[in-house]
Parts: sequence; structure tokens; C-alpha cells
Amino acid sequence: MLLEYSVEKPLNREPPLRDLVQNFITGTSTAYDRNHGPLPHINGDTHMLRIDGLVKNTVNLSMAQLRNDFPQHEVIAALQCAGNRRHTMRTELKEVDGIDWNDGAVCNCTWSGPLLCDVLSRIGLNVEGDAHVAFSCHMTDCQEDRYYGSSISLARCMDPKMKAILALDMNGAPLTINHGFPLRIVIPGIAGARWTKWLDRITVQNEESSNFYMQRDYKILPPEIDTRKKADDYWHKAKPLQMMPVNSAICYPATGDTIFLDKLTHGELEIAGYALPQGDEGPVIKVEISTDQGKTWDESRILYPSPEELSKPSATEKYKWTWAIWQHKLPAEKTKKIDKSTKIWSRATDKAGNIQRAEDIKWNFRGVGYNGFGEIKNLAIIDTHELSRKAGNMKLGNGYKA
Ligand SMILES: Nc1nc2c(c(=O)[nH]1)N[C@H]1C(S)=C(S)[C@@H](COP(=O)(O)O)O[C@H]1N2
Ligand SMILES: [Mo]
Repeated sequence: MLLEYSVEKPLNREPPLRDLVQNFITGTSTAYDRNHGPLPHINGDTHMLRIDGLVKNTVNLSMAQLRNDFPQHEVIAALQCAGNRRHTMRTELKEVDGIDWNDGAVCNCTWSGPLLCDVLSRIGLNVEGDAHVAFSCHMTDCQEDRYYGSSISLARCMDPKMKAILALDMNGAPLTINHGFPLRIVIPGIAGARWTKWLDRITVQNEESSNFYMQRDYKILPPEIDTRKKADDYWHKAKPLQMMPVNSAICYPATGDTIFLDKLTHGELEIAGYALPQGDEGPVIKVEISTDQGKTWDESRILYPSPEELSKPSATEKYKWTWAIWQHKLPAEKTKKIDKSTKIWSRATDKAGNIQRAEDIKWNFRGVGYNGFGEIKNLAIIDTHELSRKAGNMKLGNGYKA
């Protein structure tokens, strides 16, 4: 099988933040890439999904069977790497162990295929009490294990409202190779690390997946665990990170930007970004901006989903897993006061009332699940309209003819 990239140098990249907020649905080629090994080029016509463990019968399903023999469902859900925004944790709090994601390791896409609960129900379970469902890909070696694996609780898998989908399509077309062609598990509200790509096996079992990425990575370790050695002794005590926290990020402008305001802007600074609900507790209902370190907050406009969409009775079901794209026009009086030392913060609130709070921002060794306020700083704002007015006055004052 053809492998693209390698175990030593996997494909990891995120789009410029400015591109990310252009659309509610992230284009497939804009979505970030996160891999712990090479990309396998799989033949979708021959690829099989094996389902085994605590089931009535072990079965092997083709991609055509998954597409044709089960009702197809579509969900809009944000996919986010647990390490998204790690750069801010590393620079604002303390150095962490992990690749340096900015705020762009997230996308918001449509995913479709059969519901996992429909497939498991048809096969029949052989389970007493709760169990785990493990998702694995044996197509390639990974950096720290011989295969990639994750798991979540059986209860979540069997709840049709939780919308775990055996995704064949992303944004209305077959998955691309980098995003898991021909099959990946989509688990809305849960960290990207659990959305196993190039899925070839599902096992219903009594314990969590024993894969490295489930047991010795992607966990929020307590702050006192601050070295690899201490982490090695602690991994087994911590729970795998599953649900992602409420979050927001400012995508435009960027830290360090110089911004020229002209007559059309009326002295206002335009700010834009995304916001994410906690787990399945969306939609995002509020985004606010502060320019005074959180003393006062002003409400922003949520552009997508539109207010009209959000007011429909179906909104909660449709948008509980999605991000929101917001925009803020900072009034001229506040914009005038911005200098290089000003920090501009964003914070989001979701439908269940989860809100980003300063007291919740805690450092962890792997820098996962960071949800400090969205932040930009070190801006230089040049009001060209104001400048030309002053220049005009000066000329007159100096006795020159206009
Ligand atoms: N088989 C496999 N699945 C995987 C991974 C991987 O390395 N191998 N990476 C995981 C991680 S950590 C994330 S954040 C998402 C990234 O999905 P994307 O590359 O489609 O954005 O896939 C997950 N599924
Ligand atoms: Mo990830």
C-alpha cells in the first residue's frame, strides 16, 4: 500500500486563522491535518471494517454495505485537536510538551454515513452493564505505537442523539485521504484524537482502548506533573480527555498586526473569530470582548449560525456540536485607547451556561484542552482618516494655501 509522508515526518498543519473564519463550513482543503504516522492510500472498493468483541457475531462490512444497507445521517460538527491553542498555553503560562499549534487546529464540517448505533444494533451486542467501544486503524505504524486507537463508552455510541457516525463523506464528498478515506469515526463533542481515521476495526470490550494515544497521551495531567518522568508514573491515574471545553479564539486581526483605519471604518476596529461549545452543550449563544483585562465585556454579533437559524426550534439539535463565527466592531472611543500593551480578549458562553473563565485556566504538561480567553495583543492602530485631518489642519495653521 502506498504511504504518503512517514512515521518520522507526519503531515501536521493548520490554516491561517484569517482563512478559518471566512465560512461557517470549513472547506475540506482548509481543514487542519493531524497525524501520528503516514497517510495510507486505501482502496475503498476492497477495504473492510471488522466489528468484533462483545457482539453476537463478528462481522466484516464493506464500504458499499455501510453506504447502502443502513440509513445515512448527516451531522455538522466541529473537529478539534486536543492540542489546539497550545501555543497560548506555552507562551502565557509555561512551556509544555507537544507540537506548537496556534488557534487553527479546528474545523467545522458536515460528516455523513450510518449511525454507529444502527450498525451495532443490527449486529447485536453481547454485553452486560457498560462497556467501551474501541476504534482502531492498523493501516500504518504510528510514532509511539504499532497502530492508532481510541475508545468511548458504549452508552454514548448507542445513544442516537449523540450522533456517532461511521463517516464515509465529509462536506458532501467522500473523505479525502488525509481526513481518513474511506472511513473514519465521527464523535461530535469529543476531542479529535478519538476520531480514528482509516478505520478498519471496531471492538466492543470491557476496558478502554489500550492504545498509546488513549493511555499515555491526550490526558489532562494535574499541574504538579511537570516532567516526562513524573508523567510516566501518572498516566494510568488520569482519565483520557474526551469532552472538549467551551472555547473561543480571535482570528482577525492577529497579534502584532498594524491596522490602518480609513474613513469607512468610522474609527472602529473590526475583530472576528470562532467560538465552540463544551461537549454536546451547544450551540454557542454569546461571545463577548474585553479590552480592559476582563473588567468589562461587550457583546459581539454571532454571524453564523445566523440569528434566524438560531431562533428555529431545530437549532439546538442542528447546531449543538458546531462552532459559531462572530464579529465585533470595537467602538471608536475604545479603539482609540488601544496601544501596544493592550490585550484584547474574547470569551464564549454556550447554551448550558458554560463560559470561559480566568480561574479555569490551568497549565498541564501536554498542553491539551486549553480554553483561556481568546487573545491578541501588540497591535498598532493607525487612523489614516484622523491623520489626514490633522495634516490638513497643520497646513492651514502654518499659513499655507490648501
Ligand atoms: N488513524 C489515525 N487516526 C487519527 C489520527 C492519527 O494519527 N491516525 N490523529 C487523530 C488526531 S490527534 C486528530 S486531532 C484528528 C485529526 O483529524 P484530521 O487530520 O482529519 O484533521 O484525527 C485523529 N485520528
Ligand atoms: Mo489531535
